[in-house]
Amino acid sequence: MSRIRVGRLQRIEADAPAGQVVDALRQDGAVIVHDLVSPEVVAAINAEVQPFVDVADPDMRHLNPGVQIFHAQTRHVSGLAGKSPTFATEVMIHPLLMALCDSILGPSCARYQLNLAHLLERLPGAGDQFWHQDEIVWNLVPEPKPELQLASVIALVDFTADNGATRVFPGSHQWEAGRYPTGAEAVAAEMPAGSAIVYLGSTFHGGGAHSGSQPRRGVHLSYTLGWLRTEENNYLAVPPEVACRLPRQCQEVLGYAVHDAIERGGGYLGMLELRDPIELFQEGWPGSAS
Ligand SMILES: O=C(O)CCC(=O)C(=O)O
Ligand SMILES: [Fe+2]
Repeated sequence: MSRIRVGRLQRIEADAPAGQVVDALRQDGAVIVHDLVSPEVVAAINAEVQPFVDVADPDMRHLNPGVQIFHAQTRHVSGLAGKSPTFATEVMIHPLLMALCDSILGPSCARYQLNLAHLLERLPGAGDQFWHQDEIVWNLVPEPKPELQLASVIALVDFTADNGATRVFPGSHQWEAGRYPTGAEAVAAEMPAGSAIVYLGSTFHGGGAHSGSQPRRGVHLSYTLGWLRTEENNYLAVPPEVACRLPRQCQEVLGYAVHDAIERGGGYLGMLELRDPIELFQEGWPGSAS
């Protein structure tokens, strides 16, 4: 039996058919994917990110005071794909996540891309984040919006209600405009390390209050349409000198591949010297990296 309900959240094993996960996402707006990655992958990522976590300042100044409150008492490591090769190759292009992107984002783009990949180590004492929809960053896209985003938080330690497991509001992707969640409706995405809460950009959620004693480490990973401006500047976060060493699929997901919508009556986006940067990588660009 691969499907168990947690509160109102479905929990599906990562080796279940992707269609089951898509169905749950469409039903509830969020689903727990159990054992998305192995303990070995979790350990490797934790080791690779540790030097960056060690120097991350939980009081860092963010672009805007609103965001400051949002990420209080949190060690933040951004641009993870450029810092953890294991994250880039084992998580960012995980076949299940790619299959979900194909279903959710595929209909509205010629290719999807990484939106952001941040490690969020929420510290004991952190309060509830304000409940939000991740796709609010693209609020200027007129209604009715297509699906703009597939998002996830991947647990790098066990997530419990006490240590601030991500709270989600099942069904909120279908709420009428203007409805805002109350804390009583929240479901904690309790899950072991290596599992993920996957949700739509329109689903309300947020990091939960942390009343435990150990940092709660997770990765906020999301994807968006290949023609939409990404939250994180992934070309700077993972510059060509780093990206050229990654497998082609990583380069594509990082946004280096042209978005070729010619067959759908569109055009090319993301060219360099009228060429596809992926081809340039294959020809040894940028030369200084070899
Ligand atoms: O850390 C979490 O559990 C959620 C983080 C989140 O929702 C965000 O940063 O947008
Ligand atoms: Fe969020």
